[in-house]
Amino acid sequence: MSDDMFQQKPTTADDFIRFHPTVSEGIRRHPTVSDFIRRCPTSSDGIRRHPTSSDGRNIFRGHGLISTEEPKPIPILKSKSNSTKVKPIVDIKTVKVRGGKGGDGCISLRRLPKNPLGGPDGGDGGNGGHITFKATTNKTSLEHIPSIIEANPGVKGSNRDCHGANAEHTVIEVPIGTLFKSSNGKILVDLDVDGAVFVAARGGAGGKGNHYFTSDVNQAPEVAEYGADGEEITYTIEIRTIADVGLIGFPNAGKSTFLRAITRARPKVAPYPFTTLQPHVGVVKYDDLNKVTVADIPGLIAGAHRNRGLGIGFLRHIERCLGLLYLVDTSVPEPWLQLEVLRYEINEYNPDLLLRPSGVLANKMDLPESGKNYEGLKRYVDELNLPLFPVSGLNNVGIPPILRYIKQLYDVCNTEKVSDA
Ligand SMILES: Nc1nc2c(ncn2[C@@H]2O[C@H](COP(=O)(O)OP(=O)(O)OP(=O)(O)O)[C@@H](O)[C@H]2O)c(=O)[nH]1
Ligand SMILES: [Mg+2]
Repeated sequence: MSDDMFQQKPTTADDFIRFHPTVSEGIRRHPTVSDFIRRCPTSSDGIRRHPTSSDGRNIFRGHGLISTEEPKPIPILKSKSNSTKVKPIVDIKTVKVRGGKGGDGCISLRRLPKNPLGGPDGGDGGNGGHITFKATTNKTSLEHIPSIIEANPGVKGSNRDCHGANAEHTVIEVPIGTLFKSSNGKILVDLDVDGAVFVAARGGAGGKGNHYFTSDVNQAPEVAEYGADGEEITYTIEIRTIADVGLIGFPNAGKSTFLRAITRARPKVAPYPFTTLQPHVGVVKYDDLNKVTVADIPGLIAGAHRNRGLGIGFLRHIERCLGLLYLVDTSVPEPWLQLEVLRYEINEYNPDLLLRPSGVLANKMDLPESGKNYEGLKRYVDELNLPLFPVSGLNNVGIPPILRYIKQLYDVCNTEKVSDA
């Protein structure tokens, strides 16, 4: 069998017989093991092997093959993405949940050759599945949740007293900190602990088969129950970010830059307002193994409670924070007015938030204009009796005192929690 045989294309039937070693007398058939051995130089026994190099080493270094060479790093062929596209987070959603229908009971009367009046033998239907939501760290948004969720129905009963199987429950994972509200806005459940489960809609019970209805007066009942419908409820599901400390400030004040400076979180930073459209949470780790989470939320502006800018709806993300850090751009004239507006808008949303332990960060202190504005801001902040920290998030200046303050705040709040419990 020469190499030319495989290279030239057959034209006549005769050529084809010559070209294809497995064809004889013009009948095409699949190659046999002996054909394979003839064609594959490394196979002598019909077992296919990877080729080997001349010194006997396997020339493949892929998964599962033994190599005597040192492992080398796999070169990165795909360049890192430069995309700045931000996928909006789905943090509020309305869903209709429906429990599974129960299986119907069966009507059956046993009739066997030797037992023609065997009596009723219709089995019960299985129960419909529930719909449950489970808090988990694996999820960060509600994107994966469809707007209508239906659980599995129970299996119908059948003759010979066979009961239908109960349906499997449907478990949907949600982020920790998910709230379930009724259609009138009342908070029903708060899944704020990892692994917490909420049964949102119960499945219907399976119907009884006619066997169940046998009585002294009716030995052959021809009645059975239908399986019950599952519950059908509409909920508004909402995520409230769980962070220990919330950063609040005007757009462009430098909140995201500051979060990048103190944590490994990477929110987008840009010199225009409303760069941040969704909360970002970063973690500050301390050497006593405590981890404090800090949330950067979108910027607030005057009139936000009247839905100016992005409104104040996203303030729900700081409702669970132990403390707040007001971040002020000190380079703009009269920076204390920012603080006044921020506190006013928070008061409009929920006055209780103003009572949380708070500090003020005078940001952009590296700019020359900030020096003269700082004194006025200090006087205003002293009147409010709040701690003030001059910082530059961009240049990482003034960070350690704030990290110490965040830790103090965390410790104090946690101690209070423990003593309350
Ligand atoms: N000079 C100086 N510039 C800063 C500092 N912090 C932030 N900036 C700049 O201010 C601009 C806005 O910063 P961001 O961190 O995006 O501001 P933000 O508060 O997150 O803004 P929004 O997301 O729109 O609310 C960027 O151009 C930053 O480089 C700072 O300490 N000094
Ligand atoms: Mg931002």
